[in-house]
Amino acid sequence: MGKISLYGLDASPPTRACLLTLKALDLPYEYIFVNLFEKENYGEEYSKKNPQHTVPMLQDDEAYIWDSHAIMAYLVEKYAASDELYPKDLLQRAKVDQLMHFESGVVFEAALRRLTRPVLFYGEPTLPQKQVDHVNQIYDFVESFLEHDYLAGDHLTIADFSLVSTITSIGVFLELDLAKYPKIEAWLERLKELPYYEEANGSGATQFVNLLKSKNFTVVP
Ligand SMILES: N[C@@H](CCC(=O)N[C@@H](CS)C(=O)NCC(=O)O)C(=O)O
Repeated sequence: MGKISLYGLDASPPTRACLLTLKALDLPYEYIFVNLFEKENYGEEYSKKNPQHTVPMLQDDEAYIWDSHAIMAYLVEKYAASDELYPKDLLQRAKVDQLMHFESGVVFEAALRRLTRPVLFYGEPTLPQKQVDHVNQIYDFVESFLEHDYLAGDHLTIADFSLVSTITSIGVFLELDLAKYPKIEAWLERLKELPYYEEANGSGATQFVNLLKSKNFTVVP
C-alpha cells in the first residue's frame, strides 16, 4: 500500500466526505491542512498538483486526485475489502453515481457554494431570500430519495458520505425542520451512530456552521 495524504480542512463538506470514507475503510493517512483563507490552494506547489485549486485532494504515492466523489470511488475501488460502499453491480453503482452527481451539481455547486462564497470569501452581508429558499427543494429531494435506510438502498455507500457532509452544513442558511422531514431525521441518526462520524463529519460541520454564523449575514427579500 502506498502513502496516502488527504489535503483539506474540516469545515469543507467534500473534505469530510473523504474523511468518512478513509475512516470507514480504516486506512492510515496523513491529513494536510490547506488554509483557503490564506489562499494556500492558489500557491505554486498546490496549483501544480491541482490546477482547479479545490480541496479535498488526495495524494496516493505520486498520484494526485481531486474531487471528493472521484476520491471516494478510487479509495473504495483500490483499498476496500468488499465493494459494499461503491457496488460493482451496474445498477447499484448507477444509483450511487446519480446521487453523487446530484450532490455535486444540485446541492454543493448550485446551492451550498453559491450561498457560502459571497459571505465567506467576499464579505457579502446579505443573501437573497430566493436563493435561500432553494434549499427547501434540496430537502424535499433528499426526503423523497430515502425509500430505504440509506440513500442508495439498504446499506451504507459513499453517496451517504457525500450527502451527509452537505446536508449537515446547509442548515446554516435554512434550518432543516426535522418534523417535516422524518426520513432525513432517521437517516441522520443512523449515520451519527457510525463510530467515526463525529470526528470525520460532526465536528467539521459545526465548524462550518459557526464560521458562517460569525459573518452575521442576513437574508433579504
Ligand atoms: N465538487 C468538488 C468541490 C470542491 C470545492 O469546491 N471545494 C471548496 C471547499 S469546500 C474549495 O476548494 N474552494 C476553494 C476554491 O474553489 O477556490 C468536490 O466534491 O471535491
